[in-house]
Amino acid sequence: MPQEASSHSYEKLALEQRDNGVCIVTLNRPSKRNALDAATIEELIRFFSGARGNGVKAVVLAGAGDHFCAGLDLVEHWKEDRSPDDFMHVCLRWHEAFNKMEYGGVPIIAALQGAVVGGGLELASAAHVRVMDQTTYFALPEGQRGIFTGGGATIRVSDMIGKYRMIDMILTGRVYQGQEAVDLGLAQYITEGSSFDKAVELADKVAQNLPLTNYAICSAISHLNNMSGMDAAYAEAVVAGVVNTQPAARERLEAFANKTAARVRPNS
Ligand code: 1HE
Repeated sequence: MPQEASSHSYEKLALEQRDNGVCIVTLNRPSKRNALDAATIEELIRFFSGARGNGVKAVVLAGAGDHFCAGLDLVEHWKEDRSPDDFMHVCLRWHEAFNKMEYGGVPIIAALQGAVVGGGLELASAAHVRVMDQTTYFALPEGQRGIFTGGGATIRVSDMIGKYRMIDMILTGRVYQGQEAVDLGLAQYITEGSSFDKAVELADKVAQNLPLTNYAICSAISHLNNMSGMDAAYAEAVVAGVVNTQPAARERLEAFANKTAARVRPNS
């Protein structure tokens, strides 16, 4: 593993770089339910800033212990008695981390268990694929805590489930779990067993795609969604021009033409 990605230089995250390019990134404060303190956010920024350059092909984002993430470190926030200016800058660092994730071009599969709440849901929503299990539950407790979201829930959670469902969650503290959460779009997969095992299976699969193709999927789609329809169509053509003519794709196209590539079949 290159120096920058070396797990020794991280205290809040545990990193495991696997031979196939998949990196397991684990929030590692289980005694605090992986609450996001400022130091954890800085480590997320550092890791995701360097991931592509360090050859990471896909990430499984997990939380140690029974809960994925309890959101903002409320105790740190309370102890520091932050000013509006301070907290605005805290939020800007969260956005830096989560934008690096969503727009960074490296596929991120979140393995969710237990609480995925407040900022924990904001973190999960910056991943590209979310896998939940039978213990996973989603909530935005900010309304009850006397605070507001600051890590992008108004954008990404609204995007996933619609503005009014997001408003209901934060206003009333409503909790979603089980198949209903998948049906609403909070996760794409629900497992009977471990969400982690399924997330690794998916990461192993997507790590076999060409990196430039994954870059387009995990960066361009989000950028294109921020544009007007006309501009998005133009930019999509430019991206496809680059990606669909990459030399590495020729081998795969040739295999299709020669009938040696797998065909797309319905699930059996
Ligand atoms: C924490 C945090 C935290 C736990 N900040 N320390 N998020 C919330 O409102 C969720 C707050 N947490 C909870 O509701 C519960 O802790 C859980 C449901 C996640 C887990 O319950 P449980 O019974 O397993 O654990 P616990 O006994 O509540 O907590 C264990 C320890 O973790 C305890 O510390 P200890 O030193 O007393 O052992 C807790 O204080 C600590 N802990 N959650 C700090 N969040 C950019 S704006 C984003 C806005 C938000 O994210 S608001 C949502 C905040």
